[in-house]
Amino acid sequence: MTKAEQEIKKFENGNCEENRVFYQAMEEVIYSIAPLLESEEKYTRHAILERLVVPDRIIKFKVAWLDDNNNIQVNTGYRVQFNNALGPYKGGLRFHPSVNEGVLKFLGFEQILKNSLTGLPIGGAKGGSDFDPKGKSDFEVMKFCSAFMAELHKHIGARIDVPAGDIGVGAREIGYLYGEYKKLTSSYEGVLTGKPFVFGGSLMRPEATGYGAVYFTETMLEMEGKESLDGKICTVSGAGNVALHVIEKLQQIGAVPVTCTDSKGTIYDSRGVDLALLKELKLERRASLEEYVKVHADAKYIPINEYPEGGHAVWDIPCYAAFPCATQNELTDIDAQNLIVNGVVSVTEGANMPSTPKAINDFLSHKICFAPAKAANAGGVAVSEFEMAQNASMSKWSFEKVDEKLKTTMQQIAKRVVLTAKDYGVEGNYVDGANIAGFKRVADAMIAEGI
Ligand code: NDP
Ligand code: 2IT
Repeated sequence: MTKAEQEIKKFENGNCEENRVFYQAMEEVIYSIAPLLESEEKYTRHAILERLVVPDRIIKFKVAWLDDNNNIQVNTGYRVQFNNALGPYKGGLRFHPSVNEGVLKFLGFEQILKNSLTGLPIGGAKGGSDFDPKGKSDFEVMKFCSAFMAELHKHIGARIDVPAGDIGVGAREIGYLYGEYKKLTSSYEGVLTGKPFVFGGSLMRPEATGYGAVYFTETMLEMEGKESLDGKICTVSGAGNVALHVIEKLQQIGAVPVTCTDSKGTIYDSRGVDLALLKELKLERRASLEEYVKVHADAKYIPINEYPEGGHAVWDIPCYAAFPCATQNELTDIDAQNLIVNGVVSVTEGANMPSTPKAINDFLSHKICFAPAKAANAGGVAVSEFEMAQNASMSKWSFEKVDEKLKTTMQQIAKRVVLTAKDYGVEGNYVDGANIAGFKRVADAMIAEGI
């Protein structure tokens, strides 16, 4: 049995369906860091892995709220405070019907290593609820957010735990959550990031994850000696915060993003997607992508159920660079094969763990430049930390300053990942490089801080 298999065996008792994605994330990390555990005995002696894969605490609570028809609705809220060896717990909140403890454990675990990779003083956490903001009025969202914060405020604070957005949680939700926190605590502090600019948000936080993913890709392509993105066809999935800003930055640098997706289907617009229309549809009207073809009749809309099971239409479109930016496991081995056959050069994960393990293996074995989520999408949380710094010093940074710092952070992460992979004999493998580099920093802090 290899070292990695021995380690994985220790945790197999808890591998139930709800924990499936958490185990997927954990197994990948264990396989990556096995050589490190072999070469540096201190990590085993200090039981770092055993301690790292168990959250410090999971807070689970009832969220009862009144809908617009005066009916009482009940949802479940969570905050998984995973690890604060490097700084206050930090990570987003997800509001989506698929949310459960296992999903949030996977996201919280990934967040520890991602936040570690940024080099910034932030620990790892995640939270959210099975509440679905879709189809709810603004008042209903506000009432839900108030009820959610009525419990959450007891567990967070600017130096304790600082939540932000994720799927289903954008500026509107963060605004309502912040308003309630302020009311309950009489404290005007940087307890949430991703706030609207007028009351403490950082410039560029909305753009940060998407722009950062493109900066990471540019650096990766340059380091790998590949052609830049200028003039290249790119495919993007998702149509939310991350996807829209990947598309925006790609257009700014002269690339041609031709797709986007939502939970119902895919848009393929071969001349390049109309970003202004997308923003109107998704940010203002919260409408389905189907509406896109009402304006652009020559674009194609492919409903999700019209593509053969196991694959996704968006990854069957030839491209130079692919950017999965919707959700976990949205890019399967069938999709990976389609991308490879069509000549893809790079794949950058804007979403958290969008590629299945088999898809990742296919990319790596075909020498595709593959940028894993915890490195490539770290720009969002990095700018969240910049927001915390601005709030703590009661100052405001310019767009240019934040953009420059974001770019530098993404370049530093890319370099750290590449050098680490080289040091551990897996040159060009950004997955192992990111896992080892992220693990080492947090593990060394845990050892220094004692049990
Ligand atoms: P948004 O809620 O803004 O957008 C999510 C998008 O993905 C929507 O287009 C949504 O479709 C689609 N989507 C969500 N769930 C599913 C699903 N189960 N199947 C198919 N499509 C789905 O979220 P974000 O853009 O913020 O987040 C996207 C990804 O990026 C997530 O993995 C998130 O964890 C990750 N991420 C986000 C960061 C951030 O700063 N926001 C930072 C780092 C990572 P529809 O419109 O139909 O709901
Ligand atoms: O997955 C992520 O990194 C986020 N959703 C952003 C977290 C944050 O605290 O900004």
